[in-house]
Amino acid sequence: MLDKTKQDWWKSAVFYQIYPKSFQDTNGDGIGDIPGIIQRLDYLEQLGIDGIWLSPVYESPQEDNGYDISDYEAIYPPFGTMADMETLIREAEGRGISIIMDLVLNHTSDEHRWFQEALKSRDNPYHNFYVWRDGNPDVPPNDMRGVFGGSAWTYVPHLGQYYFHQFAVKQPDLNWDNPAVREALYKMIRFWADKGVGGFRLDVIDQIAKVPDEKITANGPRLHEFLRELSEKAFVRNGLVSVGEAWGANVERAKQFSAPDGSELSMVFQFEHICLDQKPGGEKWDTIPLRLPSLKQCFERWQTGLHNCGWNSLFLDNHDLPRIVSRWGNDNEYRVASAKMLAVMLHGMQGTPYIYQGEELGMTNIRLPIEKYVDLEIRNVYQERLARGIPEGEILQSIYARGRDNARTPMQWTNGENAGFTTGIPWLSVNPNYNEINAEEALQNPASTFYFYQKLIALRKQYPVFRDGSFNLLLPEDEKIFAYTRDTEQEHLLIICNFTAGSIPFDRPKEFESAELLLSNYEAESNELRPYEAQIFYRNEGQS
Ligand code: TEU
Ligand code: CA
Repeated sequence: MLDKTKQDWWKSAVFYQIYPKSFQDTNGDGIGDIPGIIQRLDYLEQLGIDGIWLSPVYESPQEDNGYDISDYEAIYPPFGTMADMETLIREAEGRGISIIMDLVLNHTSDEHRWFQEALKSRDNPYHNFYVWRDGNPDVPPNDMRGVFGGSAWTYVPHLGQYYFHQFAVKQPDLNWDNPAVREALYKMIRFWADKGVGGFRLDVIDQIAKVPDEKITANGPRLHEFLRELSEKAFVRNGLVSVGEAWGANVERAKQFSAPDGSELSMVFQFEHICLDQKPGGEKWDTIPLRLPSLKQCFERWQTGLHNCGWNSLFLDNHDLPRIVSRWGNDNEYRVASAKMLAVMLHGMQGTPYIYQGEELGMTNIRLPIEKYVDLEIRNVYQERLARGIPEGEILQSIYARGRDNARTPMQWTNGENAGFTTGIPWLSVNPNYNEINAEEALQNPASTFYFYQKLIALRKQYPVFRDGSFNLLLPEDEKIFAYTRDTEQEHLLIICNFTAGSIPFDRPKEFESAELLLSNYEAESNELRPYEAQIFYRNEGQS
């Protein structure tokens, strides 16, 4: 167990993301719930993780699966009660697992009491909690678009005003320029701190300081001022870890967000690597093949850029992204090998790794008929693209490749009915491959991806070089192999990953010729790299 009294314990930690709606249902309503998470804590303890990033469980109309909060201090009843939540925090704690709650501070649901008050009149005390502009029904303040499609402005006739929403119509943006908004949010954060949570993942935190009149969403002029205040008033004081989701972060900005003095956030989620297989300037649906050299150079820039002056999160999967084994691996013949290879590539680096539920089983993407998708983004994009004259087949292909429901299908626990997720009708289709891919099978198979992740997590705890070592990229232009070393004065790691389904000759650098093989996804050694082979070699200067 990690010593969590250490101020930066999270630098040695591995986190696991739970999307509660899809994790484990216990009462047959087809929706995962908090008692289901409690029931699976032993599984998570066995995996070896130190914390859970829990996607939103607050009261919500679920327009965007809880990223539209209508009461920050209540639990969405189908997920359970506040007492269940308290039990979860306590039970997790007893297993050395901290609960990191997902916090949406950029917007609320339109059903939140604050917005309901704001709607009443222009001089209601809550009106200024949101972002309003005068106007007439036909002319929105400008042509900004919401992330999920449509205008970013919605007109309220009885007020003669538009409100601003970067996301869905039902997700009005909070007005951070209003100090009363900020104080109300800090007060709410202290409510959760008092319940014993370990920290927060902050949804789209780089977008809170928006300036719609100048079409600024991310990185607004007051962003760092707001973050420093938030940190001081809510996080540092309560010893909480904070993880900021920041699509607009580059290395320079991330250094500031995650400065070691803790003045802003503990670490960032940044997405540069995740956008490399997207047409430059295009939308996420406009995909291009990933070029391995650009992936390597991107990671190199982040690894060297933040070394000793910031802290990154390491992730390939989350609830907004397609499954990585289907995306950059091979979800057929080499599913297991490539899932393990991608894990090695990521977990060998500096930062705090995040595993998204099911990633440890090598869960894959899904293809559904359009009417079976639930995600509002998929539904909107399908309609919008059809209207733009894009052929339906093409739209569906891009949804198969990038749709968020790929990651949201229920967790596959067993090969029984509905993968052991529910005894009822699951809210979103279960991936039909659960017969083959499920936790029960994985736990019985010593060669499973589950045990491979377990080993990776254990290695990070055993060898300080995983946390501290510098990063040195080898073969930057090679199109097939991703190899790098990690170095401290004492310890050295060599990470080698074959990104192809072919065999490739590879000679280890001289210094590693007699190094110890810590982990590999193949059994016997060979003098070439086999399909999706991955290896971690270790050498300690003090030993030889
Ligand atoms: O996502 C922020 C965001 O802008 C993207 O992840 C976006 O949802 C996706 O790229 C659309 O293509 C966060 C949450 O992770 C996401 O689930 C929420 O829907 C969103 O904020 C709004 O709260
Ligand atoms: Ca349930």
